[in-house]
Amino acid sequence: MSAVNLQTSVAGVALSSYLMNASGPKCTTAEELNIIGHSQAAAIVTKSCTFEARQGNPEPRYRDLPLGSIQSMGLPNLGYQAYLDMVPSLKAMGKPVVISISGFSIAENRTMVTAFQQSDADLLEVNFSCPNIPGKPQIAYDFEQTEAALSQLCQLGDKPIGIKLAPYFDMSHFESMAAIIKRYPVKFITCVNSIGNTLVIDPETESPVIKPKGGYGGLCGDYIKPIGLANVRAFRQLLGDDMGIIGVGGIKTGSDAFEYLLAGADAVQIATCFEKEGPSCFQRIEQELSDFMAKKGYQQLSDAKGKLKAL
Ligand code: RRO
Repeated sequence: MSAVNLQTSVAGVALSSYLMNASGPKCTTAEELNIIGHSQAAAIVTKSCTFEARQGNPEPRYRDLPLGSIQSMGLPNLGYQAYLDMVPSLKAMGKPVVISISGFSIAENRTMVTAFQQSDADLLEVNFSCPNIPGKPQIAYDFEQTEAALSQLCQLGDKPIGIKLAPYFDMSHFESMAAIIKRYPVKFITCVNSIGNTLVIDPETESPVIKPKGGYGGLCGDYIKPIGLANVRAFRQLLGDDMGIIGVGGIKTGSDAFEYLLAGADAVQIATCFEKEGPSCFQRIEQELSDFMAKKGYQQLSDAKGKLKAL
């Protein structure tokens, strides 16, 4: 379909194109994952799983916004065993399977990572950055916790382990996190998660637009693209070419994806646009990226990857 070769890889796992879904919308049930499997997405990424199944936070917990969304889903998922049982049927759809793991303690993450290490899943993305669990700060903003977790989770098998990072906003935080990542065999990072604990107020009702945590929730979509781009760029510069980097945040067109390519992403994930548009977004954005690159005379992703020009 593509004039431009959009094949890529993350942590040694080959991907047929640059786009996959993000752990987040419409990837919780077997039916939803089946739809992703039959779409043009290059991989199937599961909703973050916990040790036990969860209903998630009280509703309303998601609101479309003009330029994205705010949500506080609260990790609704079927529990890790259900995803473990699903791995063979997901693999049977012929594309890599990325399992997102989000335990509430290092011990839970150890158990789940160990279990998926023994499965046929391709990549394990450990979520250090869920902003929406009352009383549970994001691990990714606690450098000691991050290091303690990595020291245990990277030694549980040969499958590539990656981490889903929170957005950072200060150069010193990029540097601190990169220094920790370099000390462990982390094979890829996914950046960024939603911007946590933002507040959208409806002046008519004089209330927040979502209920959990008094209205504080994760901001997604167009609003966060510059933040996602900055995080990908900073980590690419700090971690070098060998680190797998998956970009997320505000990708809804081929040119958005191309911007992440210039920043240095090996692949990108689509969350809000998939939520709003459904699975046809993968084929549309792939085609747009291909057309955009073809017009510029590029033939493959490596022609532009990380090649952001200085002014
Ligand atoms: O389920 C959620 O509320 C959620 C998760 Br696990 C996450 O990692 N990021 C997010 O914005 N929402």
